Amino acid sequence: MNDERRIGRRTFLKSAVISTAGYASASLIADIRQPGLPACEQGTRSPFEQLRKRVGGQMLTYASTPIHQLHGMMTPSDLHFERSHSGTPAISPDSYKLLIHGLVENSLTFTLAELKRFPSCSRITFLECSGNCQDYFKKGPQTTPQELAGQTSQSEWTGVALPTLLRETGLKSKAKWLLAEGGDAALMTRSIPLGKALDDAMICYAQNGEAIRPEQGYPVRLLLPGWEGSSCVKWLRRLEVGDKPWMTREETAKYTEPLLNNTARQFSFVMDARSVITSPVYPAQLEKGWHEIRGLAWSGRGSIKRVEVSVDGGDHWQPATLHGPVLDKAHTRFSLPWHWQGKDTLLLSRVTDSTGYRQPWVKELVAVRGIGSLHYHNNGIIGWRVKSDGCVYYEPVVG
Ligand SMILES: Nc1nc2c(c(=O)[nH]1)N[C@H]1C(S)=C(S)[C@@H](COP(=O)(O)O)O[C@H]1N2
Ligand SMILES: [Mo]
Repeated sequence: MNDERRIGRRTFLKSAVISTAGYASASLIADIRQPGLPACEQGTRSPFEQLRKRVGGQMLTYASTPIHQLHGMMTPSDLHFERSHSGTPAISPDSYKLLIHGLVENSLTFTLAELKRFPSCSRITFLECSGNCQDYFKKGPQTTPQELAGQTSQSEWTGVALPTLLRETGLKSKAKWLLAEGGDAALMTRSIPLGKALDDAMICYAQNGEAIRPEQGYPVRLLLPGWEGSSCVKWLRRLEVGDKPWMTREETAKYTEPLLNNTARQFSFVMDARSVITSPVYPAQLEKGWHEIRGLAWSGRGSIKRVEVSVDGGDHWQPATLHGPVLDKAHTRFSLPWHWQGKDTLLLSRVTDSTGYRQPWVKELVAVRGIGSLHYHNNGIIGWRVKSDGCVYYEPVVG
């Protein structure tokens, strides 16, 4: 950074502080004394903050998090994205039961009250649909991050560690896989390798401090940190232990990506590292001067080591600041101050996770995994075009 820029940035930060302080003492106090201000309903978001998770044209069984309208790393529960194959069932907590059977020593059922008596654990982690960003080349310039990449959200999940329950049932020596079944009309099922179940799987009954929302699986869901959303079965009612995968409808018809050499990638559970700039993005219109580039980065394989931002279409990359806590398998906020001088340019971000893996260009991704990777598990670099009039648009970038 040259001297002129450094001074400019310091002045920018200083002037921001002074002007906010001035605002508080001069106008804010006067404002709250005004009679006739609209009253807010208790426990609701300010009526001035209109946030929606269902975006134009989305089917009833889809909703996306407005990631470009949020701050920090957590997702308010009512704005958690949603993907359900057949709607949201209303399951009474009193009649709820979880059955664990198959290659176990003792088949057991657990009521919700019984699950809550076990030692509890909590974890902040993201949950992302493997179809997030599947319309990478189909979306036009007037696309928000919510519409492109809003099938990811982050909550603090609370429940009981699955190994705790499996100690109660015991496992037969042939046990290798689990079948998780949901109690929705779709009876969605997924096969889960036992290794993951014994590693960090959770049976969750709470989200961000309260009972799980109906759309997220009330009263109980399976959570496999860092793995694709579809493996985190909601309204969980049955876990069957077996010795091989079940090859369910989800596993044969969906969640499988064709590769280049006439083979397919199946059981591609882990969500690879991705980052997305959430500001400035469409539909922002910028003025010349200082802006903070902000975004989210996450990896299903570990924590975020580095995020780099390019303000010139990839010719140069600068390290962004990571906002702590930087957690394992969790959305991590990043930011970088940027002085826009009024020229047409392309903003990009790329993340490197704690395994050393770097988010690829879409071109690199397709070269390794074929065009099927554009549909599921497309974690390619995402670009935002800033036009010289200050309007910002989504732009697919090949690399
Ligand atoms: N029972 C059941 N579980 C399910 C689904 C479903 O349709 N039924 N959808 C899956 C898919 S594809 C995803 S991406 C995640 C979405 O979780 P969310 O709706 O809580 O965001 O739930 C998964 N678990
Ligand atoms: Mo999904």
